[in-house]
Amino acid sequence: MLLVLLPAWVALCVLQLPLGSTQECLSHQQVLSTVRQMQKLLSAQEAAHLQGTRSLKKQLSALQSRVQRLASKRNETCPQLAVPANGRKLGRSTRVGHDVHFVCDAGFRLVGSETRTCRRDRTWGGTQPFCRSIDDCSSNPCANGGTCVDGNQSYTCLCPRGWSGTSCQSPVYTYWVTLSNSSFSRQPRCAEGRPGSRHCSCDTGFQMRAGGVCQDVDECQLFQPSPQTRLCLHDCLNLPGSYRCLCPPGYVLHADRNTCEDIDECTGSRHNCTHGELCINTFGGHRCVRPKCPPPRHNTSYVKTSSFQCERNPCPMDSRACRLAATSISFHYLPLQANRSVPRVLFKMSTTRFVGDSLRFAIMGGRGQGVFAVRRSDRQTGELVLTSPVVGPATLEVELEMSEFSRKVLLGKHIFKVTAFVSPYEF
Ligand SMILES: [Ca+2]
Ligand SMILES: [Ca+2]
Repeated sequence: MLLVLLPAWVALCVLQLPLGSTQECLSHQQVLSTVRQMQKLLSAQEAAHLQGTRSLKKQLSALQSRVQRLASKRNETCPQLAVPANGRKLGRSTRVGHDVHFVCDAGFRLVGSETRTCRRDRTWGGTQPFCRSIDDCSSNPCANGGTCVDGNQSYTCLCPRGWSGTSCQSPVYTYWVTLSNSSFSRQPRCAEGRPGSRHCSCDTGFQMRAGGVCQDVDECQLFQPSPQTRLCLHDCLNLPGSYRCLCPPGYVLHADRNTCEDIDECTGSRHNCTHGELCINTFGGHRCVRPKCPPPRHNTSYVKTSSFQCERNPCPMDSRACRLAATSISFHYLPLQANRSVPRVLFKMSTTRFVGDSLRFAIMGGRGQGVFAVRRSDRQTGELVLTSPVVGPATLEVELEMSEFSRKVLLGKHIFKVTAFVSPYEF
């Protein structure tokens, strides 16, 4: 630009010289000064121009870096989040700083974070939520003690006796209260679920009868009379919803709940025997006994050597009757159940001091000879056998004799006094 302007100005001066005076033309000094001023002006303009250019370049550079930063930001995203079952996810952006919201469908409630934010480290804040079915029983919808059963967006009330309806709100009026023995008839248990569906059932031991009443099953009447189906060994008591076996006095119900077990009154202090008496436990009771030796007779006397045994005192030298009398007497008490099957060995007799060559056994007397027999089981042993069933209650007495011989000469006799206490029952 300087080169263009300067020749024009110099030429103007040259053209003016031949037409006017030389004083009107600029001096050499003045031209130089003017040129210097022009140069300064141009330098200043050049500097301003350069500064503008530099500023423009700076702005362009800033713009470029900003555009680059924005472009890189687009890659800063968090991973996609799952949509919860029975719910929705609101907001699609997964970029850093953005939020995603969660809501659940009707009948469900959100468990976890309602809102999650994509953080600078490209992870989501909060926890992944899920939708849980709302407990339909949480509001305790069943009235009058009904039990609520939670369903899928519904509930069912199991109503107690006397109430019905979806919320057990309706009292049930039935005619069972008019029955004479109300304890043996009950109202059924009914569960009313969805409208129109009602299920009624009876408690155990009851059965549905006409009119929708639960009637007790009389197990005793049904099963007790027949020996094949008999429930109780002795007696049966019908109870509402069940039955119970009963035992006669002197027995307790066995752990199996249907047989009767004798009470042993003689162990412990459940007997009424006086001092000097012996307690004998029997089926269904007990007896108090006092074994007595026979009174002295014909020079023969006995002495008690134990609770159940008597021994003959030494005989006078000239007493044959004494020598023929039993040398010992023992007492035996046998508890017996009525109607026991026969033949049945009740008692065995033998001797520990056998010195002869043979033993004889015999029934000598007593009040039970018709049902007893004696037989030999081996050379030194005899048996008392029950030959007929005995109807109880009864007390049978039998006296057995065991004689020992040596070459047909009597060496000695032993008397067994046996008493059988027969119970009134077959147990
Ligand atoms: Ca019953
Ligand atoms: Ca007893």
